[in-house]
Amino acid sequence: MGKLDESVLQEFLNIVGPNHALQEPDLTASYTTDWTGRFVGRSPMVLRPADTFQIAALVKVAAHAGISIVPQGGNTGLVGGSVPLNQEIVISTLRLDQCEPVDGLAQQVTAGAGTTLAKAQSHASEQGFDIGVDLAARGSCTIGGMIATNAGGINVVRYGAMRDQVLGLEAVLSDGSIISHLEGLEKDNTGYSFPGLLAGSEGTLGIITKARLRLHPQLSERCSAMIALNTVDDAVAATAQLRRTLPSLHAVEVIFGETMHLVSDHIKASIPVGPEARAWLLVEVAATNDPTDELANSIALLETLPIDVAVGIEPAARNNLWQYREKITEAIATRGTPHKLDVTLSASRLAEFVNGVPHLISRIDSRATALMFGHLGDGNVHVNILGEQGTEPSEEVDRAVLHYAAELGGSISAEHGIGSAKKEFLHLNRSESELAAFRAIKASLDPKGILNPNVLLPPKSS
Ligand code: FAD
Ligand code: 2HG
Ligand code: ZN
Repeated sequence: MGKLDESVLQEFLNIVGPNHALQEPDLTASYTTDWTGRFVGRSPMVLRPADTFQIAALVKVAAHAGISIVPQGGNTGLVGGSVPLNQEIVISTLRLDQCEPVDGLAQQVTAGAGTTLAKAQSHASEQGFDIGVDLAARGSCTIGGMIATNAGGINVVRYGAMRDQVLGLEAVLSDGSIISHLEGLEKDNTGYSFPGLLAGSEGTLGIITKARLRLHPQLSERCSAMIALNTVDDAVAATAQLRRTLPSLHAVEVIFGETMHLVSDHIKASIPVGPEARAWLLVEVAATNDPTDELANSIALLETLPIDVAVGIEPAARNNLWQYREKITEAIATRGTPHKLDVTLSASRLAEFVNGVPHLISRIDSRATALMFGHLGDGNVHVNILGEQGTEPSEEVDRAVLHYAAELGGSISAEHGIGSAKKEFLHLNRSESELAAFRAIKASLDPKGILNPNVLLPPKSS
């Protein structure tokens, strides 16, 4: 990293103004500690630019001085990629939070990168539209951060992940130049796709400043069901059948044994159905016409698979069921600092993985606990591991679980990204040739290596 002397800091401050160049530790703390509290860094300056031009100016100064940058949105990322672990400056996008009017003809909107998902949702809904990705951090996570991590969330079964929502981008590259392609043309084969490249790039290739997003007609008729099941195999089988028989399927989430008991304790509400079950599916259907009968018929086709089912039709009843899924991350945080693993398995290997993980972990650390849940419709299992009395478990446990997922043909990162936490495991899913191509892309777009240098790409030797 280059020399961060007073004159460079002054240049940064001159660009954003003194109120938006933070240096006091109590002002920078929320930008230097991640959501989980596991990753704590330090930064000589947190910068809060007002627009794309200020970001371009900041990046030019940083590039000239060789100063590393961590781009940051809502700081809800879970893999240690959004905080300055090596004294980088932080460029926060939170002030870039303006949305342009919804384009109803194209069914698209252009949003500033710092717009929270909740704000984008409410803006779209005023014109009868929805954003295709939804997740529990909606009040804080930003459109830019969601693109940079290719966020998944609860509606991937219906609309795909964040990459599938992005029709165009504006971004600042590592030399301070601005690329902008926001026309939102559905067909546009004019060379490389920046949305495709920047989605999932975790701040290593450019700072996203605006995005042109695909919108989906709002589906106001909804029904939710919680289905209690005896085994993980039954949960996988039921999910496959629901996906086959339910055209209005909007979400299929899963909560496994201990996690359900933890969240039920946390929200101080008893488990709605089958308290002795091993897995609970949370299913949502959404359509323009009432999809309740369609859901009821599909559940009937599951015959003897479910132990019991609870259905929620009115918003209050649906929210009551959803809180058991949405409050899990918060519930786990009250118990300590977990290691968060986030894997995808094929449907045929998922039960083997979920049943195998507790044994695998107890062989390494008999006092560690694995809490599992996730997006079963996508084969995505979240494994949160807590050490004894909420302490962090050993890195060995992470290693064993990620190796196990890869041995079963799965991915070591389904939706949260690689960040700094998983980069030593990237080789489990990516060949040497793929990593070499990644490095070549990084070197050509960021030759000085100033954009989030501590994430995603492992050092050459590992
Ligand atoms: P940040 O945390 O600020 O940053 C994340 C990464 O993106 C960092 O590498 C950062 O450098 C980079 N970045 C941020 N903004 C930009 C930008 N404008 N340009 C370039 N790079 C940028 N994730 C899911 O996928 N699915 C879920 O269901 C889900 N649920 C969650 C629930 C809770 C309660 C919490 C706390 C987190 C959850 N997450 C989930 C993780 C997190 O919300 C997502 O990864 C989200 O996309 C991060 O957005 P952010 O704005 O907070 O990004
Ligand atoms: C979710 O699906 C998020 O709730 C967070 O991706 C997962 O806390 C986690 O591990
Ligand atoms: Zn998730």
